[in-house]
Amino acid sequence: MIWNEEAECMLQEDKEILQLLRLRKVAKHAYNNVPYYKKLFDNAGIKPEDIKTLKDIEKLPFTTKDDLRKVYPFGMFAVSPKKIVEVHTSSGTTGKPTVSGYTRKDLKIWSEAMARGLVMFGATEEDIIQNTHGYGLFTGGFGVHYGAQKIGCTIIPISTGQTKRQIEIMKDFGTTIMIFTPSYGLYLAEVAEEEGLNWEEMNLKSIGFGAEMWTVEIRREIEKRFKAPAYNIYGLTEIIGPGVALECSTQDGLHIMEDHFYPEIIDPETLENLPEGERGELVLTTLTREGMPIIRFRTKDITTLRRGECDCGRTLIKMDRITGRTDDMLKIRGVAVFPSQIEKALLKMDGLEPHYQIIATRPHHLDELEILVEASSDLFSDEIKELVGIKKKIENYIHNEIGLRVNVTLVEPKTLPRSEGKAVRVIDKRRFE
Ligand code: DLL
Repeated sequence: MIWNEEAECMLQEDKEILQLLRLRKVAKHAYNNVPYYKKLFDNAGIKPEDIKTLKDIEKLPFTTKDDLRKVYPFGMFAVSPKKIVEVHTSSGTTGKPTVSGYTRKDLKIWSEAMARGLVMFGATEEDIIQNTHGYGLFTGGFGVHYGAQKIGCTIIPISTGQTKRQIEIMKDFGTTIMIFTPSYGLYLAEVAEEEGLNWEEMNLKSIGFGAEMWTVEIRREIEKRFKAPAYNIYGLTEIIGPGVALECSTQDGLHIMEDHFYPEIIDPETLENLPEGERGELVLTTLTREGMPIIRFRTKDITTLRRGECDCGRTLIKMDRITGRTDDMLKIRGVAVFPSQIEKALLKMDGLEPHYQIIATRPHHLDELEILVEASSDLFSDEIKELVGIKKKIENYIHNEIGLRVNVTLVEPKTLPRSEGKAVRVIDKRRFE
């Protein structure tokens, strides 16, 4: 089934006409109502009226997370505050998160995008959806919720955690669709098996998973354990949340809701647009957002775009699974972490050398962060008891900074590898290629 055949199966020529109309409108809206955009456009020497073709989008300035932080919290809003009915923020827990504001119309678009996506992997009003994404500032919980309600599914807003309860509910309520992040899904499966859950008795028909990178092996493992096909959900707070792109029954790439979100691929070094099929950084423009229009947002996510009619009948352009990022952002248990945040926490402590390494691993399917830090020789000669105290103190500083518990190991001076070029601060052993 297709939720909105008119939009999802549109002829390419018609879609381009619609996209151009909407692009011109959104550029004008941003220019006239967001002083920050007016400045960006003026600096680039471009006016919204200069957009005559879709290709002219390349003349518009980019937007980055830093731009959004500069105008924190509401400086990107293009409507009066009374029209904003909901806000969410990016998953980083401290520092300046990026804020996303929605009008009633934006919430409708979000619900529509997510409804289309959930239908791609089989959701109907008969389904019972167990949504393990957090309900709160994170967009995962509410995004899935709105889409499922639009279809008329029964949604179980259980949110994250309470893993044993999740399993009980799955069984008792007869959940037919599970929504989780891949790492939480694997953890859930492990606990379910420990609890002796009999998968054959379960009603599960499909799984929607996303919000972090995964490998083909991870998908295979999830499908094997849950005995149901798993479909990719992609999105980001700045653009809307989940619902930017989702996978259909072919499991061959994600359809971007390109009547609402216009995609481009750029070379992250030269910032030039790349032809279709080439790997590069995904850039997204919101074509219909009212509360917070975003022009050419650099997602830092690496993928490729592919056009052509899909076996499912949709003509919406497809993007491949994300296999990397152009920056050093890590997603740990769903939370965005930048090495600079760890560094900031370390700098609060006396007696530490500015040499550290961040190691991400995934034992038992849950992300762990270990931080190796060089202690000064003075510190290192102290007693073990004191070193343990220092380790705990650093762990607390880091917890305050990123909102996650990490394991800190103090190492002797001059034992971490030195590099001549860019320091290799992060070792991600989870491997997503
Ligand atoms: O993670 C939105 C979301 C919620 C997507 C629930 C899917 C399901 P943020 O917290 O702002 O928003 O993080 C956005 O997460 O730029 C990617 O780097 C990464 N990401 C999101 N979905 C995927 C995915 C939500 N399917 C950032 N595969 C993005 C790989 C993903 N990475």
